[in-house]
Amino acid sequence: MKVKNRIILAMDIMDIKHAITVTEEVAHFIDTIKIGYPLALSAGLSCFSKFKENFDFKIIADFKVADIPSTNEKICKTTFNAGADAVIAHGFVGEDSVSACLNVADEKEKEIFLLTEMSHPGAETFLKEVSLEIADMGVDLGVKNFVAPSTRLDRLSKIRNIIGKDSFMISPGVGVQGGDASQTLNFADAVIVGRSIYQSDDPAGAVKSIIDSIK
Ligand code: OMP
Repeated sequence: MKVKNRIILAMDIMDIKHAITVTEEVAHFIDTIKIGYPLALSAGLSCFSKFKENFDFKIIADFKVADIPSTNEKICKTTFNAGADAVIAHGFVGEDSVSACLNVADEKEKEIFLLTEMSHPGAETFLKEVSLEIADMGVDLGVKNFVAPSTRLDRLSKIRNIIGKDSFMISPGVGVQGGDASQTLNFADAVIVGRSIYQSDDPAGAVKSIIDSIK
């Protein structure tokens, strides 16, 4: 997956009209958007097709899929059928659950992103213990896309070493959570940014200043 300007917009505004209006303001700069539970649960899965009608964007569905294999299979099928190009899946649930997502993605010629370590402080309690092993498991399973935190650059670097330079890694936590775009992009292929853009009085200006900071 290639991402324009190395910025993915995390669109967590919960009102679909407002979400589309704000996205229009930055549409010139981006070609990939991440939509998760806040918008999908408020507006329904049809929000994917609404975005596809309005923008020539790739959509990553951030459903952090984390269930038993047969349920993961159903979640991924429904998500891809609704128009998502990729889905984010948790790795801590193990090989069989991740494989179920991968199999559906392969069948439908879509992609999965494997979430390794999360960006928030609470991830240190449990997930950090196993995140490098999760990355390792992803590599063994043939996963090509990974999610890892911009808030812990030492961990981002370790995860990059495990997944290798040919894997694609996207990184949330830039801006409000404290991560820096430029430093993050020393390891990740693209940053995921939400509130710093969509809560700004000038979303286009916010995107431009990130682009300037990473040149
Ligand atoms: P902001 O903090 O507003 O920039 O948004 C970050 C986005 O990335 C939100 O949609 C989060 O749900 C998501 N995210 C994280 O913040 N941390 C993670 O570890 C993983 C994700 C994610 O999977 O996208």
